[in-house]
Amino acid sequence: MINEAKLEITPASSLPELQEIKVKYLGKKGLLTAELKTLGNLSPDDRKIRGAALNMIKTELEALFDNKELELKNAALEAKLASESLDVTLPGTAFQTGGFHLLTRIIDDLATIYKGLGYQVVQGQEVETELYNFDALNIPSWHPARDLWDTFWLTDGRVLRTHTSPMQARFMEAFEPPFRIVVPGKTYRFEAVDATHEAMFHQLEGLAVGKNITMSDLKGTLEEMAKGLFGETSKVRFQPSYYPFTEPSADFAVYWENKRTGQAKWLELGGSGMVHPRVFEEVCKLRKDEVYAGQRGFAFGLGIERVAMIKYGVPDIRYFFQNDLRVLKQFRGNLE
Ligand code: FA5
Repeated sequence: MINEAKLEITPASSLPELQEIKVKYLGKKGLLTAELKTLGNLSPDDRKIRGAALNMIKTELEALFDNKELELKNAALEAKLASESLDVTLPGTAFQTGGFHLLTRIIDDLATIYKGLGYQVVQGQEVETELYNFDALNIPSWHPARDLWDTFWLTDGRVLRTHTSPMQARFMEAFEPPFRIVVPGKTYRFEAVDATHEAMFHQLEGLAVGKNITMSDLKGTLEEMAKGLFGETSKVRFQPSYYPFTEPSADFAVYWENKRTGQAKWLELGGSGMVHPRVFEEVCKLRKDEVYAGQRGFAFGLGIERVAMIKYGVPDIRYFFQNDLRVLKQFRGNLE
C-alpha cells in the first residue's frame, strides 16, 4: 500500500489534490480504514501482528502526507514571493507634487535680489495699531491724507494694516541705524474690488537709514531691483508724488522690454521717497532717545500682485486668490 500511495503522492501538484489522495487512504471510507476493519475477523494472535503492521503503515502514510503537504506549502509560498518581488528597473509611479504660489515666488525673488544688496528681510504684523499704521508715519487723525488709505477698522480701534509702512516705525523703534530692510507681507484695504484692486494684497516695503543716504541711492537700488526682475535692459524713472512719510516723494515706474511679445513699456510699480524728518521725530519720541535725530534714509513700497500681473500677463488680480488649479498650475515650473 505504501508504494502505491507513494506513486500517487509524489506527482501531486496541489494541496486539494493531496487532500483527495489522503482521503482515499486514510479517510473514514479509505483503503487503510477498510483494512483495519478486517482485523475483527482475525484470530487474536494474527490480529496483534496484522494490527501492528497496519499501524506502522498508517504512521508511514501520515509522514508521507505531512512531508508532501509541507513541500507544497513551501512551493506555494515561494511562487507567491517570486510573483510579488520588486522589479527595480520598472519606471516609478509619478505622484503629484505641490508648488509655490506665484506671489510667493515673486516675494522670494525680491528677497533674493535685496539680500544680494545687503538687506535684511523682516516680517511685520497684519493687525496694527493706529499709532504705527498712521500717526508714527506723520499721518495724524485730522490729516486729510488718511483718506488715501481706505481702512478696515477692528472694534477695538486697531486696524488691518493698509500698507507695510508701519514696519518702518517698528523697526526703527527697536534697532539703531545704519540698516537696510525689506518687509514683504499682506496688506488690506476697504476697496471696491476690480481687476486691479483687491481688499487683500501684498506689498514689499524697503527702508534704508544711515547718515549719508541720498535720493540717488534710492534710484540705484530700485534700478538694481528692476534689472533683477525684468532683465539688464530695465531702468527706473520717477514721477513726483505725495506721501506724508516721505519728502520728496516719487512714484516709480520700471522700463521692461518683454522678450515674449517684443514690446517695451513703462510700468508703474509703487511709491518711494526720502524719509520725512517728522517720521524720525516720531521715532525719537517712541524710543525716548535721539538716535534717529539727523539721520537720513529712503523708503519705498510696491505692490507684489502688480509685478506678477505685469511679468506674467495675468489679466485680473482676483485670479491669485480664487485657488483655481488651472490658473495656479501655469506658474509651477520654470517661469523664464
Ligand atoms: C503705499 O501704500 C505706500 N505705503 C508706499 C510707500 C512706501 C511710499 C514707502 C513711500 C515710501 P500706495 O497706496 O500707492 O502706497 O500703494 C503702493 C502699491 O500697492 C501700489 O502702487 C499698488 O501696486 C499696490 N496697491 C495699492 N492698493 C492696492 C489694491 N487695492 N490692490 C492691489 N494692489 C494695490
